[in-house]
This record gives sequence, C-alpha cells and structure tokens, in this order.
Amino acid sequence: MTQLWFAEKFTDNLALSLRVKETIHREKSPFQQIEVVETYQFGRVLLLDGVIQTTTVDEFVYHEMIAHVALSAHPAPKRVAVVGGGDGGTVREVLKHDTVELVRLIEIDEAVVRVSQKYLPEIACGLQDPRVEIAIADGIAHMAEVTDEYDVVLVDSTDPVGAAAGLFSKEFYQSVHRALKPEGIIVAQTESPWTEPGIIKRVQRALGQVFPQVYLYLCNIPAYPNGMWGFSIGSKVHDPRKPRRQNLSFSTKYYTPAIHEAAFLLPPFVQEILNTD
Ligand code: AG3
Repeated sequence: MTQLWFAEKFTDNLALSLRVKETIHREKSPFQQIEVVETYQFGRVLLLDGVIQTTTVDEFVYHEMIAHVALSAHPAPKRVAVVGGGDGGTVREVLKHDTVELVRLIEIDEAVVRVSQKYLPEIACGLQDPRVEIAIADGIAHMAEVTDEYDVVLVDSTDPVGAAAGLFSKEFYQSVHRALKPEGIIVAQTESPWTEPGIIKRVQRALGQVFPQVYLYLCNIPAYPNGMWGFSIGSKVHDPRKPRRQNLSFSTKYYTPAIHEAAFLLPPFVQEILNTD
C-alpha cells in the first residue's frame, strides 16, 4: 500500500517526516490552515499552516515545562494568562496548581480551540474547568489594555511569523510587564537553539530590557525542530530558577523540581548564543 508521509521543513536543508495513518480534520480559518493528522510515531498531530504545534505523544513535555517552572517559582499564583495555546494543553497544566483561581486563555483563532476540543480531547480537557475563561482575542491588544492583572503570563505562541511575530517584541513584553502584578513572571516559548539561535538571542535581549531577571531554560521535545527547545523566562522579583516547593501535589511526566533547576543549566554552545553580539 502507498505510504503517506508528512514533512515539516525546519530549515531550507532539514525536515522532519512523519508517516501518516490518516487525516482526521482539515479546515481553513480566517487566520490559518488547521489540520489534525493521525501519525504512527507521534499519535495525533495538530498542524497550523503545516507546522507541527503539538502531538499527543510528546505534548506533555512542552505543556509541563511552559507552565510548571513559572508557577512553581511564584509563591502563590492565582491569576494566570495563557496567550495563544488554543489547544488547551498549557491551561490543563496550569490548573494542576491549587492556588490558581483564574486561567484566562487569550487565543486569536476560535477554530484552534474548537478543533482541539473535538479532536484532541486529552489535551483540551482543561478548557471545561470553571476556573478557565476563554477570550477569543488578540493577545497583543489584550496585554496593552490591562494593568496589574496577572501573577503569571505564559506565551504559548506559534513560530514568530504572521500574527505571532508581535509576541516576540520588546513592546509586547513592556505590555506584559504592566499587566503583571509586582511579583509577576512571564514565560515565552522561544524556539530551538539549533535552528533559531537569532530568535533566542533577540528575545533574551528584549526581555532583559524590561525584566530585571531573565533566563533561558531548555527541555527535550522530539517533534519540534531538533529536539532541544528553549523557553525564555522573565521575573520581577523571584528567582525563577528555584522551585519553591520540593514536593509536587500532582503528577507529571517530565517536570520535577530537580528538572526545574537542571533546565537552567545551559551547554556552552547555547550560553554562547546569549553572550555573543
Ligand atoms: N506552540 C509552539 C510550537 C512551535 C513549533 N515549531 C515548529 N514545529 N517549527 C505550541 C503550541 C502547543 N500548545
């Protein structure tokens, strides 16, 4: 039988190919092409404009690591914003923290939420929780409008192209700084040191002009370009490298307090990306 393969081109010279069992859903929203495909290696995969956003096999790494580092470094996170993240995976992890009273998901494309709820229920499940408020809105405009509103802001964006490009700018981080309470923490997904060192450097610089404490931390996500993935974190007062609780009251598959601390240890080739001009 003919084999069907999907390839995401990471660079002009590098791609990841996945053998496809079947296409589950395909639609074009006003913002992007949305597809859910069933693959042999990574289970169900959510694609936006042909770019892998998340897979049912490895999503836990990204969603645990974007959420639990900031939420464990903050003394008592109550109000959390997730910008992007329409699949709901980040929200699901945030809800594991029992101090959390509100998670506001600010997603520009309602179709991503709807498609994820229908076809990726194990990822989107948290969106039903009464603590969750879904705002179909532009995260850039929202952050520019609010002040002293959130303890933690998690920027769960697509790659920095199209509508998401502004989420990687200094102006946006200034808005988030205002939107955060005095002990606030921001985390933004910032791509792979292997394929996008320039983005990491640019975001670290921009965040560093806005927040007094800025770090990069790493984890391993096999379905994303080159496996090694970077998150940038900015904090107003608390050292984000230190988890405040050594025992978790919930279960995880990647994050632990020890992994939290270890994730901030950067190999020299990554440190060099941050150091060089
Ligand atoms: N958002 C980050 C996806 C970036 C992946 N990039 C790529 N495959 N080139 C993930 C959304 C999950 N909630």
